[in-house]
Amino acid sequence: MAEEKENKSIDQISIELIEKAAKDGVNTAFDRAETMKPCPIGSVGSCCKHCGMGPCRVPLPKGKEETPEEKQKRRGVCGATAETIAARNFIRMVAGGAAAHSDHGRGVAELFLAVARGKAPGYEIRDEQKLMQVALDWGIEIGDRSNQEIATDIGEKALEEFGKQEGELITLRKAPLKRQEVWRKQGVTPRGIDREIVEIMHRTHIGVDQDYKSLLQQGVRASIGDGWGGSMIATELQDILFGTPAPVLGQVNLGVLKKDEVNIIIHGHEPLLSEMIVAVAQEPEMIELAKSKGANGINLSGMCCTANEILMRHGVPIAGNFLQQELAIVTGAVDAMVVDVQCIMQSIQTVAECYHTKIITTSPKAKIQGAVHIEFNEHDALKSAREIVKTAIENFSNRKGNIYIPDQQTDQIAGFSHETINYLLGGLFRASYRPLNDNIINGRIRGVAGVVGCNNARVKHNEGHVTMVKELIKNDVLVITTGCNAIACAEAGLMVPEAAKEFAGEGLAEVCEAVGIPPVLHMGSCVDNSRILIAATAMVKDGGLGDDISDLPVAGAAPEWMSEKAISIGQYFVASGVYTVFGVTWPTTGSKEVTDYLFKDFEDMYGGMWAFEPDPIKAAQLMIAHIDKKRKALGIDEARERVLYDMEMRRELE
Ligand code: BF8
Repeated sequence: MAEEKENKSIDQISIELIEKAAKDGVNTAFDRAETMKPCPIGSVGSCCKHCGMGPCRVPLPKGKEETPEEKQKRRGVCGATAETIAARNFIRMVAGGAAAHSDHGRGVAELFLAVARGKAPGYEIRDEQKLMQVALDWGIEIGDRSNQEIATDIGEKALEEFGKQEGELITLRKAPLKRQEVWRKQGVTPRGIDREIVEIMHRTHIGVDQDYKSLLQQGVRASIGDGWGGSMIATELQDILFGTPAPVLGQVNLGVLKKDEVNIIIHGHEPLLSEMIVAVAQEPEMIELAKSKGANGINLSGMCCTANEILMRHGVPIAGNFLQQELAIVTGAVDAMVVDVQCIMQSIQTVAECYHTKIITTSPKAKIQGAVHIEFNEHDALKSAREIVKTAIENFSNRKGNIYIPDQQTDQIAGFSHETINYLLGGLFRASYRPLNDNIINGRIRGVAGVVGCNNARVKHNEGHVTMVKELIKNDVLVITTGCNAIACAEAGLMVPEAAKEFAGEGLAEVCEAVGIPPVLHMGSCVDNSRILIAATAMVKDGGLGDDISDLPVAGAAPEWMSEKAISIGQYFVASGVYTVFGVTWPTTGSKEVTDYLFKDFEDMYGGMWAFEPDPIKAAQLMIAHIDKKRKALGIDEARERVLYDMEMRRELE
């Protein structure tokens, strides 16, 4: 029995709480993953349920070679082939993911405009420099106009991008010129963020697009609208409103909860609300109120991507990643879990009912039966935030006494925005990626890997993430990370500068030590994967590593992915020229043609392609092999020191 629990996570704290859940008779995702097995037909993309004649299932015949005639007959009632069905399912995943990220971006843009117009008290423009940068990028006049005027134009322009019908997204200009040309050549330049998502829903309706290649290209188009559009808008505007992240020390894991304080966990994705809760929880009246209820104060922590947002900007500790949300409640010490949108398990309410925790939903888009709903109103944000914090405080005295908080937390340094990396490497006056490029060219750093994405209850919690990242840094690959991978790495102690010495290869360790950075850099939440795109572009622009992202010795991965958002992210990494490996499961293996198109043909079309490898060590090796392939193509496969020639050496040369 004990062994069974050990198999569920590599994180000792999580194992202890899985055990407590069992003792308390609480059912969690770890249990449900045992009893609910994935459908073998749906999981490979061979089930179509897009109309009332189905669901139609077209699995590959088992154990025997199929004749062409048999394959001809293996179709849905409408005649859809296994290829069409797999491609439809795949791009509907892209649509779901792109919609989630982009709708988040829209929410930020709406708030941004309200702030610019003076209609959102409590918020302000915190990063003037970034405001100017975005204005320059988007061709918005600066002159002697006020911040408010400039911000109004930016907000309006941002909102237009969602509903635009023609032309190209303005944010695509951030990409290397060669990449923009690739997209134009392939006909996948997104016209408007929403339009490409809607078009996926249209094309995948019964009887519309029946060519898997054409379907997959539309998936590419919508995904670019996510990474280089909706997500990028979210990140840029959040930075202006809440500040561009800079290095900050924080703690991580369930040990950040405090027995004697009111524990509020903020879970979800949009920092609009969490920023206000962070502010309100520090108000003297609130702290007084908490004390009057017998608590020693208010302790905030984050869960999932909201955690990354408030850690990056305020150093608020992280309670855990996706698979730890129920476990947090199992401690018995969470007085309120405040949620907005995305990655929130419906079961948290059921788990909460076994303890005293109040689940507070705040978004009109995401309600849970049985939870308290306190709708967040951005026009009166402080009021909503105060009501939420008060509800948590009032609940402190309802604790049931069955409390267990593991006595352990880990330090981490976060806050590596593109701007910070630029500054750290080049200094304030010569901010640049030059030292990174130089160290890649001289071979101290072999390449860069973006490792991101979720937890998946089908595999051991955090194992894929941590094993892969350790293998990469051991081989001198600098890792940049976001989302639940970032939290997994932090929990494993990989995000402190000392980790370089312990886990990184000699070359990478040397660079980390010289610059004072960890070997794994936390770049934020999942919408902040747009920061990875910007970082890759900065590497291209700095020179010496080719003239497009597809030339760089880089790779991407999501070893424990599960969400549609992860598929959209992977697809825009690939469309940006990055070799991208996913673990756990692959949703198109029901069609060899579709899988080959994504895994092989895309390389010729985009310079980047998908791969699937569930073993994290093997996956890391694939990434390293790709990095080496790119190094060879650049002619930097043999480590070289940059030599400064003096006069005598020059004469000798002549
Ligand atoms: O948006 S990594 S489990 S929390 S989907 Fe969700 Fe996946 Fe975590 Fe962040 Ni991203």
